[in-house]
Amino acid sequence: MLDDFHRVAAALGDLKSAVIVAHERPDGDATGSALGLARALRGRGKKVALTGFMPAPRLYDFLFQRGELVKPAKDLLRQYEALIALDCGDVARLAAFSGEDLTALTVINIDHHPTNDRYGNVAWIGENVSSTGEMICQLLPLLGVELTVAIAEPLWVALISDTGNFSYANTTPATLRTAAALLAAGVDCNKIHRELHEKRQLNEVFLMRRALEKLEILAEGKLGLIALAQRDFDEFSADINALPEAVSLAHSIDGVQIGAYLREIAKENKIKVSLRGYEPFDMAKFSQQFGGGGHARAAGFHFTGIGLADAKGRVVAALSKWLRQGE
Ligand SMILES: [Mn+2]
Repeated sequence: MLDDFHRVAAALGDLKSAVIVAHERPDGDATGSALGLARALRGRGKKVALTGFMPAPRLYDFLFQRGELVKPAKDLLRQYEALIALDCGDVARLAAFSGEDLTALTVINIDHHPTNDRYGNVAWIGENVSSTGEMICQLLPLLGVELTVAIAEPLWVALISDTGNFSYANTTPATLRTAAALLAAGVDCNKIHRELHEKRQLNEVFLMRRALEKLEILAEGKLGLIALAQRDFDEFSADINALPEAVSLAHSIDGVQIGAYLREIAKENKIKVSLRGYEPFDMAKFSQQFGGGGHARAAGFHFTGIGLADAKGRVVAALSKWLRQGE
């Protein structure tokens, strides 16, 4: 009997056409793994539509060739035999296609979130793999794909995004061997570093200043929290996803065990909560009680229909209690 990894590889090898989708508000891993796999499968003669988000997130736009992304139209699915969901722990996070009838398609679920509920016809959940990008790299030899720089570049972005430039606890010897293979294929790591970290938009720097002003240290110094309202983003004409590093910032203070970043998304009537925590605090477990999920060290969830102050009160109460209990 084949294991999950080989079953997914066989399903990818067999298909002739597929729609590739990553989770909503795609980060570097979601974007990079989707683009890397799309290029790899196209190189094997398969018809592939990369969709779910459009346009590409500004930060990752440099990776894309014109026409590589298609609009997530509802009738798109009818033209393909499979749907490949990447880095997406929950079918409801497939933004454009959540709630769609997917029964006519072979759904292939490739993800590394331990809270993934194994939706789909074939699923491989690489719980201990740094990133979905690293999982895609493991699949490529089985698909007969040779690494080209065009495939390797987005996968490099996936790896460095989810490992914090190879600094988080999820970085393994296998991650670095994968990274070495990507470099050997011709990735210009300094060019990518400049694209991702040295092209800050001034309005986003001002938003970061606002985030620093809002930083609060609570629960006897163990909880760092930043809460931003929709009007903070509006004031600087910043995108709601402009400051993903706010949660690391809140977490980076000496003595802080858990970092929390709350942001109000007015148009969706949502408060999104992102969390980072050190051992023994399992942030995925914590998030699951609020309907979210993620990884032990980084996870999140959202509230619907309550205000920012209310959401903040609930998060502070629950986390403070948890921190007092020591777990
Ligand atoms: Mn990921």
